[in-house]
Amino acid sequence: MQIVKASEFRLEREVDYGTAEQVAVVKRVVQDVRQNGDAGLLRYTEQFDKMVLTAEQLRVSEAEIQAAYQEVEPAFVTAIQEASANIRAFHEKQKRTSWMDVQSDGTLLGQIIKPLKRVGVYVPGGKAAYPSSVLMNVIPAQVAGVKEIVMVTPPATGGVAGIDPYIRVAAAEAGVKEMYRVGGAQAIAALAYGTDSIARVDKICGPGNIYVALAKREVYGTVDIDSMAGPSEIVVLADGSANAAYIAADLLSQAEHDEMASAVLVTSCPELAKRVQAEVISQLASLPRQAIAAQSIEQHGAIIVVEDLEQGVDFVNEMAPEHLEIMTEDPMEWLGRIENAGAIFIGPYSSEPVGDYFAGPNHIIPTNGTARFSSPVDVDMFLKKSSLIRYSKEALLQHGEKIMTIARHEGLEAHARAIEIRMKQEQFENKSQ
Ligand code: HSO
Ligand code: ZN
Repeated sequence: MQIVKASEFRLEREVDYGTAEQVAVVKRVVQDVRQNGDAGLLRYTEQFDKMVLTAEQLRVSEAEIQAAYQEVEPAFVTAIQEASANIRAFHEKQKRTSWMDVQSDGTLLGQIIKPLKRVGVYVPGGKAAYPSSVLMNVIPAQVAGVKEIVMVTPPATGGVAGIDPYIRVAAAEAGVKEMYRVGGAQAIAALAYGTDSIARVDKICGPGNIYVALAKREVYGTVDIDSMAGPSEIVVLADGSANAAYIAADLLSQAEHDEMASAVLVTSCPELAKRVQAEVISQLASLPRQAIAAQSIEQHGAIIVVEDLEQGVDFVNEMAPEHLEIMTEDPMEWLGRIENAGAIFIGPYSSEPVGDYFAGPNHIIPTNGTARFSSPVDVDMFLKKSSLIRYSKEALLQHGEKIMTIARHEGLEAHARAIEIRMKQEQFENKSQ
């Protein structure tokens, strides 16, 4: 892990938009499922997942979901239950209420807040299937009041349902009742357009491979989608008071996610820089995912020495990291100066995995510098709003001229007359009284 000056460091951020061939495959699969429904869905499940299923077998039964509890350790269930409660409590704070404002002239303005009716959560198969991510997608939707939350996940051979039991337990704990063993672009198409077996949804969220990401982009507009997540990033801002072993451990905790993940230390203390550099090497040696973490650290990691913490904060704001840990003598003092960071971990005991798994805030956080303009997954993402407008007769008579002025300026005479017809009628009635 190189020690460099801030001026010498450039973070390479690569976004995978897929090859032309992958895009073409996804377009074909999506169109096919849109036109042929279950038949297309089952054909691609056989072709890509090597599973021959009937339409009746797509749904994972309640019994199959519940059977997972026999397949996992009780300590896992307890931990997931407590994490779920924390995540639920945190997201409860984000709830919004509808409002109406009635003014003295009878004008009523307001906003009605409603949950989306039906949401689809994609859960990838294989190693990248995190039970914690099931909680982070499903619980905010549930807190928002979404009644129908549908989970889809690719089938695999083995296990009672062909679906990882830890994923089934997390889904059950989060309250998922409707689950289908179907994945890839075909699952996204089914969620977007509906088939005989799977009713269409209003929004699709959750991570997936490049085919899933491209399919989500393909159906966007027909349904809403969540943002496209890039590789995980962490920046640690530290002064000489920080513990080098803690910092190294936290950097590696992100680096092990994948080779593209980036872990960066920004410090005002050259000695700490050296200590963290040595710690990373020694801790890396015993990590099971050493190969992934080492590649991430080498290619996308850095230790950046800054003149002082002020310069460090400027650097952080420029990077707009997904995760920021502040490990300085007085972290609260620096908090107010942070402009861009998806999640901020304060002080030596708030290691990022605390937030990844347990504390309550969402771990689906903007990556790739998009924390400049976007936010972690929250309840709002599962709500929609309707505006309310009720003008009284008095209000229309008072403001009608101004509305007509703007309408006529825009050359929209029918707009102006829709107002005028009412004003004339009212003025006529007023005169004849
Ligand atoms: N750090 C990841 C979330 C995660 N970590 C899931 C463990 N499991 C992206 O924010
Ligand atoms: Zn993580």
